[in-house]
Amino acid sequence: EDRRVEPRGALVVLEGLDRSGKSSQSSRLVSYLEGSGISAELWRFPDRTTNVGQMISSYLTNMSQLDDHTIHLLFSANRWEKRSLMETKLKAGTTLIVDRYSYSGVAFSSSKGLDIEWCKAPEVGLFAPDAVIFLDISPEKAAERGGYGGERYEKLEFQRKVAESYKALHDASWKIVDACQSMEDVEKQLQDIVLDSVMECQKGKPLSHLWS
Ligand code: NYM
Ligand code: MG
Repeated sequence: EDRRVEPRGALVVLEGLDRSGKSSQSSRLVSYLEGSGISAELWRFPDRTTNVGQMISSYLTNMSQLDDHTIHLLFSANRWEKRSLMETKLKAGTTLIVDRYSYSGVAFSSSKGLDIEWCKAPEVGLFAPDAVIFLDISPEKAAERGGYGGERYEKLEFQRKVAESYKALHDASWKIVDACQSMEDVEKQLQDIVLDSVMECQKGKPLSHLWS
């Protein structure tokens, strides 16, 4: 067995319902890490800048219709097309703060009635996050925050199903953070979680793969 210890960046994923504060908190985290002298980048899925990402964006904005299985596989393909760059960055020591990942893929698609195991299958072999942070908010509270952008899935009824799907999917390793606290309180908790993860990875914690 290879026991060499190579320092690397941490792969940290933020998950949660729409309007749970993932995007704001992700960018704050990256600023914080950079300010602490830790190399970090903000990533998000879907990554709408690629060709696959443009198909996803067109679907989400209701410019196109796709079969539920097809769009599921496109979301997964969008992660696969970024996998080798992800590996390069992590091994070069850059911590990646990722706004949504495979868990969104499974939670949203299974909320439409697709089989959960079928939904998980195309994610097998992607890198497993070192930390999954779930920004916990009730669907009702999230809806009150307003500014659902009018994209597909941004409806209270559907978000309720997504909340249930996340519950079915999460495990004891997830860090559940109450997203209804002040921005600053949420931010502090996230910083602690991420710093722990960064330290572990600097000490050479091996990269692992989904689903683990
Ligand atoms: N979404 C996101 C999925 O349905 N599957 C996925 O794999 C991912 C990554 O896309 N409502 C959904 C969740 C969101 C929507 O994401 C767009 P965002 O973070 O609002 O750009
Ligand atoms: Mg959204």
